[in-house]
Amino acid sequence: MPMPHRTQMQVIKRRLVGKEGTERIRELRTILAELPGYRNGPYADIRKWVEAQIDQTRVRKRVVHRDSISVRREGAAQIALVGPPNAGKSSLLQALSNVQIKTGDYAFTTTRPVPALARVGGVLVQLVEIPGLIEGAHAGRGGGRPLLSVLRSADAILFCQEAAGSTTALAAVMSEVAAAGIDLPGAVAATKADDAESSAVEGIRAAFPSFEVVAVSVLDDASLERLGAVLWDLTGLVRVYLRGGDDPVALRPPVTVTDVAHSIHHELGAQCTGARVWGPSARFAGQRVGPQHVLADGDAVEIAQ
Ligand SMILES: Nc1nc2c(ncn2[C@@H]2O[C@H](COP(=O)(O)OP(=O)(O)OP(=O)(O)O)[C@@H](O)[C@H]2O)c(=O)[nH]1
Ligand SMILES: [Mg+2]
Repeated sequence: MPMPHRTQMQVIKRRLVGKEGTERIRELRTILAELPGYRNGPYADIRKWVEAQIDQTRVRKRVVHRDSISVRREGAAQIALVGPPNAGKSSLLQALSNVQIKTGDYAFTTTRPVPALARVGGVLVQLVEIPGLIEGAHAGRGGGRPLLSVLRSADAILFCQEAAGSTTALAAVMSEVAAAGIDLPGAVAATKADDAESSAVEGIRAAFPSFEVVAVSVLDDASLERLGAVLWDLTGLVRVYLRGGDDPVALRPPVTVTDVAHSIHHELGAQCTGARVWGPSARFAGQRVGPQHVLADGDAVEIAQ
């Protein structure tokens, strides 16, 4: 015998108190399954109410989710482009990858993190533009918190600063990042270098002595290549080439022969008895090594099984 429908409604509401998102939807589904299956009358109304609640909760969940901003990771590593508004972050992202994004001669052209895959050191790496962080970001100013949370999960940071501009704004951004407790490998790109005296770049070096500073202009391919090399170093990854193959595997060190075999196929990882190695970690070309041999960036291997 089902309980009176008014009591039932109260019980349901009580069960939902404090529940949001997935948890609320799960509870609503359970409730729905427990309800008597009347097609008409007060119980049918309750059923309709519960179904409407599921829909509404789903919508709320999506909105909340959008507010907290997340970037799906892709590629061998994730490097965030961070800097004051108008520093040229979007332009760099565009020059290094194939994305078409809005750039503009004004602040806050970019309002959400923009990810793009770029070939860095021959490996696909995800670059993410973090839109203009401003002073007070770590305390939530300018929607800073969700942006910093995206930054927190990155592997490294490329700080962007207009070569000809004042370094105060970037220094402020750096202290926001530090205040948020984020401490990642980083480098500084002195952007729009075509528009600055070379002495300006020296000024940036002096202002940020603990960072490597690379002068870059989207109009100068050689500078973009130098930036690519700096970005590769920031990933901290080790590239190992397979003899006769094209693309290297990129792994986080220490990388053993077994790790490489495993990254190709877990069975190969299990059967691997060693390898022949060419490159920096080999004492001579084609050296025979065991499965636990530690490889270096740029090594080429022939796995033995
Ligand atoms: N001369 C020159 N101008 C550049 C270069 N890179 C970017 N710019 C210009 O600088 C302005 C700002 O560039 P964006 O790439 O939008 O800068 P941003 O850091 O993404 O800016 P927000 O998203 O607004 O924070 C644009 O007018 C670009 O055309 C460069 O290498 N040389
Ligand atoms: Mg931008």
